[in-house]
Amino acid sequence: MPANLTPQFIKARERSHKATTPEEKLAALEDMLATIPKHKGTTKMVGDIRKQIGKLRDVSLRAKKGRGGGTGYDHVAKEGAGQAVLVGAPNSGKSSLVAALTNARPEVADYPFSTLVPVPGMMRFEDVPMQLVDLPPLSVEYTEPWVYSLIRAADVALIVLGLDELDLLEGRLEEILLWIEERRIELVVDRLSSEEGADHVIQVPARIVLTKADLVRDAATVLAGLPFPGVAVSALSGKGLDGFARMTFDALKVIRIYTKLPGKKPDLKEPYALPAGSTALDAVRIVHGEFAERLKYVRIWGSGRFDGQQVPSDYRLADGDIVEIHVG
Ligand SMILES: Nc1nc2c(ncn2[C@@H]2O[C@H](COP(=O)(O)OP(=O)(O)O)[C@@H](O)[C@H]2O)c(=O)[nH]1
Ligand SMILES: [Mg+2]
Repeated sequence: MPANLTPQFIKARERSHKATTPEEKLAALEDMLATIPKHKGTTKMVGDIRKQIGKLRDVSLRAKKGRGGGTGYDHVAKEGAGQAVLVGAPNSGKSSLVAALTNARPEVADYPFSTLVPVPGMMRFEDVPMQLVDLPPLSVEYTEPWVYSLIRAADVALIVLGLDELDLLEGRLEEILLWIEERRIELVVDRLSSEEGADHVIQVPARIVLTKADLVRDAATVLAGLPFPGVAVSALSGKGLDGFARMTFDALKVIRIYTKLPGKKPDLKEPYALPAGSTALDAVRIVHGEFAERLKYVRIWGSGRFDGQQVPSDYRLADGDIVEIHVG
């Protein structure tokens, strides 16, 4: 081969691919850098190795700095209508999904532990932006504790399972559910409360995402046997990605509300995302705080009402309603 790689280098590269902790991976990468023949043909490889080493050093440095006060990764500021985190085994296709649906570019690789920090990106369902967060994998060998903090804080946990390993799928799911439960997270279809219970158990809505749907014929049958609602997707072919965005939006349990003042046109490009069950007064409070005290009634365009009908301020809004605000 033109790069003339040495056996020492090839061994180090194998170790880097099999590494089960960031420390092991860093050590292997450093050996790779030390043993790679340096000439024109390997310039790009050297650059890639240096980049990976830089990233890992940055991670361990931050982890040290944050000792006692968390690693610095145990919080991802929420943006948009809500936050969905991707939870799954190494190589299940989480990063590919984030890369396919958002502006973020997490590393996609065919070896485990390529994602070492949470990577948030924004995806859209129709006119609603939502946050999708790529997490490092859950695995027997090694999972950073802050990964579970991020699952606790999420609005939705998306459990990602690869259809390329069909025979391992149910076992993987069971394992993941068990580890999550051990961290006092109760995965539910619909949550009753977002507050932590007295026993420190917190409910997090969960959905299933079967990835690599381009590889199997009948993903629907697989889905039917699983304990949470889900979708099958392929980041490769694009199959199911619209359904994925819709499912995530539905699981967030938010409604889109547009507001307008009498005689003005509503802004139909940027809806407000409010918790399902919000009233007209809630919407006015959030959108035009100064009008809340003076609110008399609103007119509604949209759900199951005559367009422009007058309703009281405690009227429960539906997804897509346009609210015209009348103050006294
Ligand atoms: N056939 C197929 N392969 C995929 C798909 N999504 C990801 N992969 C492959 O699966 C491997 C792991 O993907 P990655 O997104 O890095 O998984 P992660 O470790 O869960 O983040 C890579 O080799 C990807 O190319 C897909 O939709 N179809
Ligand atoms: Mg990844």
